[in-house]
Amino acid sequence: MALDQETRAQLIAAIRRFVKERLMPNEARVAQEDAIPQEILTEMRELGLFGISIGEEYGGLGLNMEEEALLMFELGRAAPAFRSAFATNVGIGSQGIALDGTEEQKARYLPRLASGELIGSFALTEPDVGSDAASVRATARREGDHYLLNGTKRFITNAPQAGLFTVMARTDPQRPGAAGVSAFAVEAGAPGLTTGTPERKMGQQGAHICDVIFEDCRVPAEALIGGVEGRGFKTAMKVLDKGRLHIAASCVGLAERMIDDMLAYAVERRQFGRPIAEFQLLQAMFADSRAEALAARAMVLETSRRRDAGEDVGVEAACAKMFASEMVGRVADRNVQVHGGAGYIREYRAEQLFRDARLFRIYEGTTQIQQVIIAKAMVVEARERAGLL
Ligand code: COS
Repeated sequence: MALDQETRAQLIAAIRRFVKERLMPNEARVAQEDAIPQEILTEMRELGLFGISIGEEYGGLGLNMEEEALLMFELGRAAPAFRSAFATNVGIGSQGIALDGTEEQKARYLPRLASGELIGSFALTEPDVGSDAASVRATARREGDHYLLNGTKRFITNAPQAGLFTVMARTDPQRPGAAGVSAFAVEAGAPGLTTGTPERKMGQQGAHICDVIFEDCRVPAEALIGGVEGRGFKTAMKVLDKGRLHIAASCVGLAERMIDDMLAYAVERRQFGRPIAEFQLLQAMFADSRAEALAARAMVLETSRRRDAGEDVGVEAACAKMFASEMVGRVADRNVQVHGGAGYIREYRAEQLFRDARLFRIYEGTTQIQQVIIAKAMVVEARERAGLL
């Protein structure tokens, strides 16, 4: 259900203040310490950020996609590690259960995910399975009223902190592709589940990823999401369709912030006797960035509204994710360029945000995977129009 205009405006204003007063001043500290301070995590919980997308009946804010995008335009302005702290609970770590879980699974997990008491994590990627998500090798073998999970998941965001994993594993070894995959809600304490050492990453310090290892990990049969085998791949794809809009919105926020940063620097910095903002070669970078960020914002809002209206927007979400993540990469690069030598120096944020932004083109489906999704649908539509299907 959509919020009334006044509540929506108040919420956005509160988030804007939080980003400006609490998140942005702590960016350097978070990058340095590779951790988000506890007091900020507490404030995020109090603001309801962990439950943005979870229904009010489960204690969340129950925002629709358009509202979630509007919030992410604001939250995306801060260094992306902050987003990562709550975003798995908003997206990939909760939506498998929210979209396809049984009533019992929803009642058991969604309230604690919404409050941030429980951190949710999405375990699809494996050492040998990344873009080809239907080839999941991890297995889940039914034994009486339990499943035994075996396999390794890789680069799993928030796994070191997670209390709950949505795990994609193959329940039917006879079926090699998507149809043999099922999704499970696995609690962190399950016997046989361990997590690896957090990886050292290019950017986004403060957000953590590591392996999740299953060795004869015993989970009750009720952990099967939706209670039906063979639906895990589709669950994962639906989760990612929504996740890609969320990522695109975050890219818009970060791009808009970096545009502000580059202008703030350019109106102060003087060369050849005047502010560098007056030079047309730099102005071209400002204008291109502004137009591209606006285009991405419009794509996200249009697609979010259509999703809220019940349309299947898988292709449009892929378009938005592809365009917005590539766009934020270009803006991050221009931001460094406008800052000149200072753009390469850690003390200025341009360098950090450049590294942070690089991930957007990779996770929740690379740009190349978005291209595959978009073009595949276009060919099917063309065949239909030509009467070839
Ligand atoms: N929503 C619902 N169902 C979907 C779907 C979607 N978005 N996309 C595919 N499916 C269904 C298909 O309809 C098909 O169902 P049927 O067998 O009943 O017809 C089934 O899932 C298999 O689909 P498809 O044949 O298209 O699967 P592919 O193996 O060709 O894979 C891509 C498709 C490449 C799109 C998929 O593997 C993918 O998204 N990979 C990237 C994964 C990713 O983002 N990883 C990042 C790490 S997770 S943070």
